Amino acid sequence: NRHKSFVLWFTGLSGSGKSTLANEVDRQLFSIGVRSYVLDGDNVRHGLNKGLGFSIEDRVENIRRIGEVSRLFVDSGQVVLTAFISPFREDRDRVRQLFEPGEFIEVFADCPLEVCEKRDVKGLYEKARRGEIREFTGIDSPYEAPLDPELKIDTTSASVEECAKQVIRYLQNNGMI
Ligand code: GGZ
Repeated sequence: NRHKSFVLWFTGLSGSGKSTLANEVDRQLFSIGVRSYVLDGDNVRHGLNKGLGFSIEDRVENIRRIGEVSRLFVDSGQVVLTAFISPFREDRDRVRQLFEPGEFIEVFADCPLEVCEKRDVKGLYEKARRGEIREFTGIDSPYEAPLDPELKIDTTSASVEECAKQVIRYLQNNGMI
């Protein structure tokens, strides 16, 4: 099964479904014979980026390193999926510039703050509202939505399978897989 190497760069608020979506796309890719790898908070923030917090400077450095690692994956011929808030447009655009045209696919997990906050899967929004967590994205730290992402997926109501299918369809339509 021949395919291109590329990065699917998921961006969105905490609770927007980036990580769930990235993992479902990973699963669907596997089922059609495309091997891919998901980078997310679990395998990056606890390892390579241990020691980085959530100040603006630390987030910038977090995203810079993830961009460089993604570049290495793509250099080695792989498909990589990243699931980080990556709140700043400038940082995402800087990562984009590490890649050839077409290799960097920005996927906006579009979900209103109200919905993410209502879901509050980990109770972090409530803590942020109470002031127990500072600099929380969407509450007291900014999120800059992509202006022109390759893909904008409304994760508010569609099932994760359906959202993932939209991503797969994009990849097929663009000759990536
Ligand atoms: C945002 C935070 C914060 C603050 C801890 N702000 O829903 P989660 O828990 O699993 O995903 C969030 C994750 C965000 O890490 P990223 O590496 O994706 O962020 S960034 O791209 O901005 O560097 C959340 C948890 O970490 N978390 N504190 N203050 N999210």
